[in-house]
Parts: sequence; C-alpha cells; structure tokens
Amino acid sequence: MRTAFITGITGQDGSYLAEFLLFKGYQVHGLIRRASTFNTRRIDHLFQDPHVDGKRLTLHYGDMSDSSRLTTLLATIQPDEIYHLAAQSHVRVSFDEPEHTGDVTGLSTTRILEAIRLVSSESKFYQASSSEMFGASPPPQNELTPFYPRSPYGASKVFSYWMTRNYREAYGMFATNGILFNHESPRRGETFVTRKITRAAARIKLGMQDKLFLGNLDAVRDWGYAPEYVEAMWLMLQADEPDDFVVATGVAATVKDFLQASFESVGLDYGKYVEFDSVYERPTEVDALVGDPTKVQTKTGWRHEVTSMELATKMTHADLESCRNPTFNDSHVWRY
Ligand code: NAP
Ligand code: G4F
Repeated sequence: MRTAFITGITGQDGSYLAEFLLFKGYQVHGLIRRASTFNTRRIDHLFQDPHVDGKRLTLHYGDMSDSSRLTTLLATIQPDEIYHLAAQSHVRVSFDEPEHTGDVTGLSTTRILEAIRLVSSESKFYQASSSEMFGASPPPQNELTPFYPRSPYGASKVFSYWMTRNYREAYGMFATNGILFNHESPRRGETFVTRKITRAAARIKLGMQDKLFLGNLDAVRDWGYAPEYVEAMWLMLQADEPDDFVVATGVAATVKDFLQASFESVGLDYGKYVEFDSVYERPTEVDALVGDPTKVQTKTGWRHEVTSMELATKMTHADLESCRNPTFNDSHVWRY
C-alpha cells in the first residue's frame, strides 16, 4: 500500500486530493493546524476513528512554520509521495500580510524540502506552484513563460518554485512543480471571487442577501474544476521524471462572464445586485491568466472536462443546496 503525506489537507485541494488518494488505495497522512474551533469541515466525511483497525486516513497536528515537527513526521511516516499544498493562498490578503505570506507560502517549502533531504530522500515531492507567478507576462502562458509576479503571494510562489527545482538539480530529488491555473469548486474558500459570486447568487435568490460588492470585473482567468486538478497532481508524480507542468483549461473568461453565468443559472440579472467597492482591488492586478496545457496533456494524458461556465452553474446550484441545508456536503456529487 502506498503512503502519501498532504500539507494543507483541510483546504479545497487537500480535501479532494485526500478523497482521490483514498479511492486509489493509499494510506493518507495529513497535516492540520491546531485551532480553537474545528477547521476540518472539508474532510469530516473522510474522518476515520483512530481506534478502528485498518484506517487509512491519519491527521497530525503541525504548522508549516515548525521545521522540527515536519522532520519528525517525515522520519516516522516515510511517505512515498508528498503533496505540499499548505499556503496563505489569498492574493489580496498577501498585500496585507506580506511577511507572513513569505513565511508560509515561500519559506515553508524550504523547510519541507530540507526535511525530505535529511530523513525521507526517496519521497516524491509535489509543489503547489501557481499561475500567479506569471503575473504581468501576457497569455497564453506555458512552462517557458517568464515569471513576473504582481503580489507578495506570487513572489513567494516563485521562491518556492525555484527551491523545488534547486533541490531536484542539487540533490537528485524527485521534486515536481505543478503550475496550476485557477481551479474552483463548491469547496472553494468563500472570499475567492467565484465562490463569493455563487454564494451571493444563491443567497439573493433565497432572499438572504440584497447586494454583492465586488472589485475588478474585467480580470481574465482560466477557471477549471478542482477535483480534476488534483488528479493532475497525482499524474505528475507518476511520470518517469520530475518536471514542471502547467495545468489549465486554455479557455479565457472574465469575472463578468462568470458573474453573468452564475446569476443567470438561478434566473437573476446580476446588474440589479452588484456594486463596485475599491477595497477588493489589488495594489497591482494580474490582468490576464490563460494557460497552455499542451505539455501536461502530452506527458501525462490529463484532460479537463468541466468548463468555466459549467462550473459557474455547478457551484451556484451547490450553494443553493447548502443555503437550504447547511449540512450539505458535495462529496456525494463528486465521482469518487
Ligand atoms: P486553501 O483552500 O486556501 O487551503 C490552504 C491550506 O493550507 C489549508 O489547509 C490551510 O489550513 C493550510 N495552511 C495555511 N497556513 C498553514 C500553516 N501555517 N501551516 C499548516 N497549514 C497551513 O488553498 P487551495 O485552493 O486548496 O490551494 C492549495 C494550494 O495550491 C495552495 O498552496 C495554493 O496557493 C495553491 N494554488 C491554488 C490554486 C487555486 O486556484 N485553488 C491555483 C494555483 C495554486 P487551514 O484550513 O487551517 O486554514
Ligand atoms: O478569486 P481571486 O481572489 O483569485 P486569484 O487572485 O486569481 O488567485 C487564485 O488563483 C491563483 C492561481 O492563479 C492561486 F494561486 C491563488 O491561490 C488563488 O487561488 O481573484 C480573481 C480575480 C482577480 O483579478 C480579482 O481582482 O477576481 C478579481 N476580483 C474582483 N472582485 C475579486 C473580487 N477577487 C476577490 N477575491 N474578491 C472580489 O470581491
């Protein structure tokens, strides 16, 4: 039985990846932060009683700021595959917390790479790199496009990208960068623009909210479906050689397009409800991200299925369900 270790298992991607790897028969270990309130909502349906024999999901307290904890855990678990997803992942927030973002989203990658080098050097390593690294470089972006980050988040991810490549080249580690473009789902954090929109459309439809305040509606993104993207993460670690891969749909849409599709899917005209608030603008914006996934398609066979406009409908309808029934969980609508 193969063993995987996931940092960021409580996040959107971590929860789908844990589901996927359990489905594949893996023993899954996840790092969770100790919090004064429960932060495991996205993986509660996967929880297994530690007193039951044969359980395949184990959660460990820890924080990406704590090198010794990472080293001890890896020395004990000796995972075949490590998926490093933990990050302060919100671009707008990274302008408010640049130092913290640099620590968690940047330096933490060095901490885990060092721990692997010291105590678990046979583990394959996946780094959650991001299309934000391309920033001001115009689309379409591929593996050869120069990085031009436009936020503390993007700059931190560039640092992590190069540390991953350096450990691959310096120590021969199987260390791969997945450069993922935006991917969304009903489990997306509520302050990212897609989920903010779909949640508002559902709440307005049900009379629970009157208005939606947004920033720049002209930004162009390449939105895919998160469960399909975690499959790409796994495929990248099954390749013969470690490498760097762009994962994207290749299709562009504006925030306004997504807004319109979401509101129309519940019979609403967004123009009646949406207002501008400059607080949601960024000091430096990334105008357009559209990826070229040719390499990942050729080398791993990965393909996307769900389009951004289908995603808008899917997420809006899931939000309607969860407004009506707060215990709603999308695990039963996903194919694993
Ligand atoms: P997310 O939902 O924000 O999840 C982030 C995870 O990191 C959560 O589990 C969070 O724990 C954990 N975390 C944050 N700070 C930590 C710390 N100091 N120590 C330990 N864990 C910590 O992000 P996501 O959308 O799943 O994205 C996963 C990864 O892919 C991130 O690295 C993100 O930057 C990257 N990425 C995402 C996208 C996208 O479109 N989603 C695209 C490209 C790259 P809590 O639950 O306790 O907060
Ligand atoms: O949903 P967003 O916050 O995502 P963003 O900044 O593209 O970052 C996400 O994707 C990255 C991959 O490229 C990840 F690495 C990162 O971790 C994260 O998952 O914003 C998308 C666009 C931006 O142009 C923003 O200015 O939507 C615009 N926007 C307009 N109004 C808004 C809002 N964004 C947010 N969060 N909230 C608004 O009210």
